Amino acid sequence: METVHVAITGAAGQIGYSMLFRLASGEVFGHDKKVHLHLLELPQAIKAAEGTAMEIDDCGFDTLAGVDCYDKAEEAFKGVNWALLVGSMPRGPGMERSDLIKANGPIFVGQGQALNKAAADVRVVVVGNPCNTNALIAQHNCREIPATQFSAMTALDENRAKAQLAKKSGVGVEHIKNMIVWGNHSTTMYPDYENVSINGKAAPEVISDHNWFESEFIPCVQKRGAAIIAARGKSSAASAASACLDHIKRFITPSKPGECFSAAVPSDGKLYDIPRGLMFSFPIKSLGQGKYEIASDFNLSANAQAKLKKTSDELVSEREVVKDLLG
Ligand code: NAX
Repeated sequence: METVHVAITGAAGQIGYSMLFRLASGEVFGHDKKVHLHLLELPQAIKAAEGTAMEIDDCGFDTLAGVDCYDKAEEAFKGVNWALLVGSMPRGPGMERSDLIKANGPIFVGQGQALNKAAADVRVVVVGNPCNTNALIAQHNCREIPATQFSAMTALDENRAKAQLAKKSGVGVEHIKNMIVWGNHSTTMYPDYENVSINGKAAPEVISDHNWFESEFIPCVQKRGAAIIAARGKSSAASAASACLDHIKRFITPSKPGECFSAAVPSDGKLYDIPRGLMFSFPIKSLGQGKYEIASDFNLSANAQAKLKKTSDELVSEREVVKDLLG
């Protein structure tokens, strides 16, 4: 039976704990494959990762090939098929976004270099924030692996947006299609309500209160992470883990005709006026097995184009902050 090797960084953190058991269970890669988990943690958290590994063993999943813990990236990434880069430093009190970018950037330099040496054909998914720019750093430090094999996660933003639309229109989430969140995983992201469909109709045809999209829907999705922290006292964990698994499933399963999902991937500079090289969240059509195309046929109103420009400008300025780390 084929074995899929998956590395998870920050494995002892809250997202790691919510994700590992589901990865081991066969839910993501199927019951006809085994999963070997490579857990990477900082030396001070390795004991906690080992405890989690013991629990994974104790579940008796018949799809689990093994679980190993590492505190060195190059060892953890050896021969992996997927690398889920979750571990990074949380934003501390009084820290600006640019401080966080500078603090976390070096982690992704080291992990990019380690992937370059250790993994030949890997799909890299960055969850640790600021995820778009961290993915850019990792990709620039990993030149042996095609840039298109790097992505950053905006699936949680898409899922949050779908949940809001489903509630507002009184339909199940499965009837919401093409809910694209464009740009940066930050408060400048643009949840595109003009191209999303509800039960096969454009969302503004179904939800007559058009003011709601701008005044409630967009701010709710953009600030959902902060609202979770305010309510729970901790940042999103199970929903982020679930979204990361959705991200992988969406990339390994060919998209149905006419359907797209959101993920940040490198811009080729040709579509939607987004500067080349930025890790920008676009509408993605999966071709299966991690391969994809960016959908080129989305219509963007002047309002939408202005919103894309804002989030793209933010990513350009983040790239400027980390320019010394781009290899
Ligand atoms: P936790 O603080 O619970 O866990 C992070 C773990 O990473 C810790 O166990 C820490 O020891 C480990 N770590 C730190 N540096 C490391 C390194 N260099 N190598 C290996 N492990 C390292 O955070 P958690 O709640 O799990 O969140 C992880 C990251 O996800 C954060 O950056 C967070 O901001 C980000 N998020 C991203 C989301 C997205 O949609 N893209 C949403 C959820 C979440 O906010």
